[in-house]
Amino acid sequence: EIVQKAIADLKHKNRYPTNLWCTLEEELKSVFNQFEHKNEFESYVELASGHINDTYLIKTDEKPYYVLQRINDGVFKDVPGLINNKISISDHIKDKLSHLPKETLNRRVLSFVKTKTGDKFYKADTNSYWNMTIFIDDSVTFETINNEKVAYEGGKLFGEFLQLTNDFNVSNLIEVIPRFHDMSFRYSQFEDALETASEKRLNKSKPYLTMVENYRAEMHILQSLKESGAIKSRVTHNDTKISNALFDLNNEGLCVIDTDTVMSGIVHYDFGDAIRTICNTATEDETNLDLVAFNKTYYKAYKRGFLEKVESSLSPLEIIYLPLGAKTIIFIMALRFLTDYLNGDVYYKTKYPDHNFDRAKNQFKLLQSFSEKIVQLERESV
Ligand code: GN1
Ligand code: MG
Repeated sequence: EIVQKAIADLKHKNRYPTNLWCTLEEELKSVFNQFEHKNEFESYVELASGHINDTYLIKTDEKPYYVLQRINDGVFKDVPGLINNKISISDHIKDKLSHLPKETLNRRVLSFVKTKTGDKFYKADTNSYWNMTIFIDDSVTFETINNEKVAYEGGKLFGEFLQLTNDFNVSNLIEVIPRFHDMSFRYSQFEDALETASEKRLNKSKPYLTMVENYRAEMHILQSLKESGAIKSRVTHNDTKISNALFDLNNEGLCVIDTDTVMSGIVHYDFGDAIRTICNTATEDETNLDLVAFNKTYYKAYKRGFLEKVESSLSPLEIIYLPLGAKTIIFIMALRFLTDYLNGDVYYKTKYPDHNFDRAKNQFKLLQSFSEKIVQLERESV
């Protein structure tokens, strides 16, 4: 009973061992061997950049290597549905790119590995869900950008993802997290958190409450356009931070990864989340706010690449509102980090007590810098 309670607590906090009776390495090896492959497990490296799932690079005696991932079923309520989404999108992209030579194609889209029993995922008896993809060799990811080419290539990559999935019937995808980028929902979660927060966390958050309130109307514009049908919903990635793009060793875009949140949405948030991360001169975890600012050069380069690939399937209204997409996504991240801080860190993985608060401050600083620069920037580019 004590163990069950400890696991329940840890699970709630989003940090729980799945199997208490063996080492992580033993667990990974045994899960890896549930999947169809011809390789020997040699070692693993945690890929720790995500805030939700647990992701590991599995090194084997012979290439290819693999990426084994435990899906957080506290956050994702329908894991089989989520995995179906990811696989059908990969299959669709493979079809669209089938003119490419096989080796090139395999570097441009994720390949999922089935289990030995032919299933798309493995559910361990500890109730955790695992899925596996083939690791794309000779590739790099970026947490921050230090050259314009990566910004441009990132734009092309995320733009192309939208273009390639434009003809996919979006009603075939489940809504992985209902109301994921829905502003009213995020405001109401924030308001609930204010009610239950500890006095200490509430007091620390106070300086930001007026700002959150002042942004309310502007931050609902895109949602209204979506709800009225003026902006159409289509397949979107919904988590286009730049670390979810793979590049080759010459900084050319290869493949969009982390397709967990692929579902129906509007293009603005995909445009925006990449901007949020490409144009931040620091990472979202940076605590020295003097280092956090909005980089205009990368904005232009990213937008150019993005439009090059997807402009033909966008309406003039969609294009006009792209910059607001960036502003809205920076704001919604600030709000979500602040909400999780008020809730006592139950959603995102954190490394120290004020981690979520620091992330929120970082995003508010970026929002301020973005707001100062964007009007001039968009004028220059007309
Ligand atoms: C989470 O786990 P990760 O890092 O892929 C979050 C995104 C946030 C991101 C902030 C399902 O993504 O929405 O933008 O953290 N994913 C979910 O870095 O909430
Ligand atoms: Mg993600």
